Amino acid sequence: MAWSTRGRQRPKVAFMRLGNMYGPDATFVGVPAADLADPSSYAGAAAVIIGAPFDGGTSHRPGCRFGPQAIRSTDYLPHDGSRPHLALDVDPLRELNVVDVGDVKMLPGETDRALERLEAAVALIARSGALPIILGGDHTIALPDVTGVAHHVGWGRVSVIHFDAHADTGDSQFGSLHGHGTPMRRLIESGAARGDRFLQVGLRGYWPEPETLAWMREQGMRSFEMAEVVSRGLDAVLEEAAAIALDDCDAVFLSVDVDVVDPGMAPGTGTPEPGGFTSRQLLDAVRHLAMTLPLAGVDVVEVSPPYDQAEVTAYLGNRVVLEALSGIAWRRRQRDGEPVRQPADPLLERRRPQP
Ligand SMILES: [Mn+2]
Repeated sequence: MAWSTRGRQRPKVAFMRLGNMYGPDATFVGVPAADLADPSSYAGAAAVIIGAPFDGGTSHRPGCRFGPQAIRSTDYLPHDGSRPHLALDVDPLRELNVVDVGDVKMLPGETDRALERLEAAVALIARSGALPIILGGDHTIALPDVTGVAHHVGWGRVSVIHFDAHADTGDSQFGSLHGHGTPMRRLIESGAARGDRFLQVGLRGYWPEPETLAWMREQGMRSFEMAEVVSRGLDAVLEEAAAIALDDCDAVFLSVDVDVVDPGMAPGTGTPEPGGFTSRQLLDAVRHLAMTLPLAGVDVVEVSPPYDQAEVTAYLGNRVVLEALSGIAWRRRQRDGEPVRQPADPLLERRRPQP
């Protein structure tokens, strides 16, 4: 994996705006389109949406190459690039000048090149000062996503908070280093992210096997299995995760696998594991972390439309993005000394005056 090791020259930025590889050229709920090859097109953006239509790393049911376009376009509201958040009284898409650069070219059968291109794209966005929001795609993409951000923030200076039913720390997958079961191990091996600043929430089921759990423990990972989440409560778990994430790190990458949510509320995914979060819990958690932590990047992965029912999972992915962006916009307002609402405030009180 020479491409992800420190010190090697970064891959050339060999991509262009392709639109959406697997669907119409729509942007995330109608935000302006931008072009990665033209920095002026995203110069004023605090967050940039990028599609990663890759499912070549899926171990079971494929289809999440169609995830980016489903997350972008699944909504019953006008696709007008505006989403005023009821609880936080922010309009994140407008306040953060969010733009969408379309999909990275990630051709089936070209895994290494696909991941190189994505890493280069994410690094470019991070260096511009904007926060990359990556729409997956299967979880293989967390490797280039976090690596790309680490090129900018600093090697080993980005902690990772990872919502998932699965640890994704396998040593290999079907003999390959790359796949959606291995990215977290590759990240820790390369040093892009520290094992002892790697927080996993929502794990459950029957994988990984004892050898992999032993490796995770050696790295100092902190993984919260669902039984611990249920017994201690999600708030307590998030508080502990946040404290570790902020200890001697400069920023946090938030990686959200929709299969952390129970398949009853997120059926459209490739490796469903019963017994997960409610969608309400995931949205609250993402919003809370975005409000309270210095995020440097977010990915939302494993939305697989062919297995979805009534777009339930696509809606969830869309809302995860909006909750993250809303929390980020709220945090910036607070940082700038502006009055902010708390989520528990009565809806019609303390709202900002209309211009
Ligand atoms: Mn995963």
